[in-house]
Amino acid sequence: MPLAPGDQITAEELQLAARNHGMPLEALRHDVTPVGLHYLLIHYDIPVVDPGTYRLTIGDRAITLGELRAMERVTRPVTMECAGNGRALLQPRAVSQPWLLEAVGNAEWTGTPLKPLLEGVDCAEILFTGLDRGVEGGEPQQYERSLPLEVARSDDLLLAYELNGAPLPPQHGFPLRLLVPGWYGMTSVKWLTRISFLDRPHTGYQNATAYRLRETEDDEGTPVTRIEPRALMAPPGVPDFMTRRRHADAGRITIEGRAWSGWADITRVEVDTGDGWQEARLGEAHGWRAWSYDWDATPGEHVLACRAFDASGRGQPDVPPWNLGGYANNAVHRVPVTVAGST
Ligand SMILES: Nc1nc2c(c(=O)[nH]1)N[C@H]1C(S)=C(S)[C@@H](COP(=O)(O)O)O[C@H]1N2
Ligand SMILES: [Mo]
Repeated sequence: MPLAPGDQITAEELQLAARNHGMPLEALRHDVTPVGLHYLLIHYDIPVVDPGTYRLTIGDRAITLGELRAMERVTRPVTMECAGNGRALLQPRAVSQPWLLEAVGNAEWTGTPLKPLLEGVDCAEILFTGLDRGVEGGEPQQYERSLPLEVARSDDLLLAYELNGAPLPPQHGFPLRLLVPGWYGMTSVKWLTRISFLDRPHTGYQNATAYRLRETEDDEGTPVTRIEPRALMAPPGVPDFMTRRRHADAGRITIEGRAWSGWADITRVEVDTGDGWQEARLGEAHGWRAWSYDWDATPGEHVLACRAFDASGRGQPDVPPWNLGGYANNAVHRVPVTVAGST
């Protein structure tokens, strides 16, 4: 994707991008994202944790991994997406992890439901604290985020200890992470060490300063919560090595991709190959939902587009919704393709 002149990625953004990799979009062809292809976002350093001495503190209880594993065990396919996905496509863009569109993955997470562990708890918010520490916005901190009690008590939240049938790898939160299906990724705190009960809303950095939709620095803004609908396509044809522009041969091409939303089920996906929006075929949902569309590609230059709609009535805008932090940009995915063949 070309950057406009004067909009070059800085060395610091490159440093972040080299650590926090995305999911190559051809991996949209996998129903379940293989572990090494799932995107990664780590604010500070990846902690090294000894599972033998590890304890999760919940209020005044300390629980071992063995105890957690002995509790009810469930596996769920969950699409996770970083709130900053699409950030580098905004103008002007926030200087942070410069995602294009690849900060997503759909994995099978296994763990124990959080709800039974919150039985009898009465408070305003639940705070989830990770083991990792760093400095952000000038503030030393441990990575932590809170959720209102009623959200933390939803049936689908997990304390996850496995990813795609194997123990969590270090980079995804070993030995235990919170998993909040439907919410942008920052909510799913990795290397979870403590769950605390708060009488009033948490005012820590990751809730009060980061992850808010705001227009200006003085604007209090609104919190980033659930994942906006999005459809992405597996880029058709083959790429040019340097520019990644797509090249395909004329004839029938089945365009495929996945769609998801954290607000409601996906109800419709549309594709535009140059003559207006047409309805795509939908597959079964497994976390995200597969879709496909048959395109009779003719020689020449084309721009393919796709967009999703969900049962809450949400869709995707043509123009990215701008905000200071570069969050929740779910603008329509467009892929230029050069089709070879004689006209
Ligand atoms: N403790 C901790 N949890 C964290 C983070 C982090 O830096 N530290 N990053 C968050 C963000 S911003 C995202 S998008 C997801 C990424 O999860 P993944 O790397 O497993 O895909 O983890 C979230 N949980
Ligand atoms: Mo993120």
